[in-house]
Amino acid sequence: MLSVAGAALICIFAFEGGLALPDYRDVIINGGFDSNAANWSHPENWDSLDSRGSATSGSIRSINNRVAAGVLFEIEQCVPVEAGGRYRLSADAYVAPGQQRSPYPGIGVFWFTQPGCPGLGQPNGPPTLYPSFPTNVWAPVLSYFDVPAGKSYARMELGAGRGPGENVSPFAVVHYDNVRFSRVDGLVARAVLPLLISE
Ligand SMILES: [Ca+2]
Repeated sequence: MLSVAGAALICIFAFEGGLALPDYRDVIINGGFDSNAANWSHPENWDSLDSRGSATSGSIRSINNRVAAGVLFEIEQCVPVEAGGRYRLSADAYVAPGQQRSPYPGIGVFWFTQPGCPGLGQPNGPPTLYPSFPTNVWAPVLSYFDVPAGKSYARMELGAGRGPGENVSPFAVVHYDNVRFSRVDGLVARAVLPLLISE
């Protein structure tokens, strides 16, 4: 039988998830941007536009202010990971219509050994780009990553890309919401772990 603590743990997961149970192995903090963008770089980029139309939750804006075409990775969060594990980075992205030079999302990861992800880190490889992303609709972005040996932290990056052209301002803006970075290998064994502990 489940202990009281075990039952309470399950209730917490159900309550926080609302309609859908969250992946409790998600290592992102504040990926839904409820009320603010705390725990992210550039928390001032919080915006009231929410992917599900919530009046209280919002999203974060990744802003590209460069002249050159390409992606600027402005929004970051450093999270703990397990070496050898496979992780899935997912989010909902939104590009407002009417922006010049066709803004688009791009996501990527750098690997680190120290908390806080100091220094440049080791790039996972080329970022995942969405150059033909639709406008005026929230749509998913997704990529998988295998943590290299000896690495304990990941700095995941949410970028804004823009096509060739002359203008700098207005800037290219891509919104992100519901950001998750979850371990996806060994799901079954890990899913029952809280129940075993609670007995
Ligand atoms: Ca939100």
